[in-house]
Amino acid sequence: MASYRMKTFWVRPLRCMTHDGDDQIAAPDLLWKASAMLLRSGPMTRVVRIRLWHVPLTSHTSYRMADGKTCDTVESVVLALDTDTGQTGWGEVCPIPGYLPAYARGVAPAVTEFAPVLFETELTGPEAAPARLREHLPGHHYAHSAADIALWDIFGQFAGLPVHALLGGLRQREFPLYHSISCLDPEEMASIAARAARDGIAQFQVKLGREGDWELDVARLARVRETVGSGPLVYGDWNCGATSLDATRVGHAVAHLDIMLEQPCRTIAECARVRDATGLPMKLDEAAHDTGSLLDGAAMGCMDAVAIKTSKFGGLSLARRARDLCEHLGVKMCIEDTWGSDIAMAAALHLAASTDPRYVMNVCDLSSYVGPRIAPYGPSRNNGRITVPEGPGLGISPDTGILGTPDMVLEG
Ligand code: 0XW
Ligand code: MG
Repeated sequence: MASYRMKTFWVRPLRCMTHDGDDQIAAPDLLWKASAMLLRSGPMTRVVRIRLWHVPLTSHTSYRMADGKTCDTVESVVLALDTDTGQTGWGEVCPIPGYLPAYARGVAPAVTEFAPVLFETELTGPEAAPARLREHLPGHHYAHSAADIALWDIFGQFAGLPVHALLGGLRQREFPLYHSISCLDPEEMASIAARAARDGIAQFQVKLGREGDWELDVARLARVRETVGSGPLVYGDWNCGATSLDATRVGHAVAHLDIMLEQPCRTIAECARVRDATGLPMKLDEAAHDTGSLLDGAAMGCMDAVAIKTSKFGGLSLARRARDLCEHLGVKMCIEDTWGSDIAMAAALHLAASTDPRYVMNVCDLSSYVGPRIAPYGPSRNNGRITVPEGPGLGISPDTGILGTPDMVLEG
């Protein structure tokens, strides 16, 4: 069989100037051209090697949530997919223990299970290979997420385009960040909020419910609101840890303070009960994880905002569909991942960059909460905002010195 080098078909992104002098990539035409060339060209490239690392990420300050959930040191799983044409695609998933049906040590077995299918799959486009893997191993969204992100990275490199160009095209480069405040005493939380506000942050997620004391949660919200003043977005996140009764009492007590509530209870129906009773806007997170749950949240009228966490959906391929649905439903999105470092964060930033700016509520600079950084020169917080990386694929360079020797290597 004739040997085929994908490199022959690399295309350079065209750049054009907009009226304000900002250069933008003319994406769609080139993407179609790149795809057409790939499809016409006979034998395709394949993944020939999978490398996987378990990387402990330690929070700079204690991070506490309801029901005893913490993120002091959490293991992130980094995946590198090497192709027979010399590309390396990077993926990452970092499940928080007890947070979602996902755990770090579940990734390697799931990857081992779908690896033979990945090795035999011709890479014909960014969504086809992940779809094959999902058919072979249904569910296990978090494990698929890491591989899916790495495949998008590979395709960006093939096309010579940033991943945001493949996800629909650049809509904005820079986004507002929120700052997530650990569930501590109200005074400590207020001083964390004050520090973040001095760094330019204007959106504050206040963790609630650690002790199941609803009056303490009222004090947390009131002190943070008082500290940041009127204007900034302040929302209280129970991470499913409240009853609808307690969340409703809190909601009534802070109703005069311009507060949004986030995922007070486990189910969408309970969250809807709280929204109906309090009239306060509601963000869904844990309970909104696929098309059906997004439609339920919208139908029950309790999804003013939603967290589009890449790994809840199974990676960029399905998070992109969720994003499209939320644009259609008119729902504001927090585009991020559960936890992690630079790779997970870069993937989410590319999705945010290609989303209608009206519906991007905020993004999260995951790698600022933990150390070490996996790509130390990746994007960082700057005056409460962050910018999507440029360059082909995810546009970041993970530091293999920090990663060390892989914990698992599979060869096709
Ligand atoms: C997943 N978290 C605990 C970490 C992110 O920063 C946000 C937060 C959440 O539950 O929304
Ligand atoms: Mg949340």
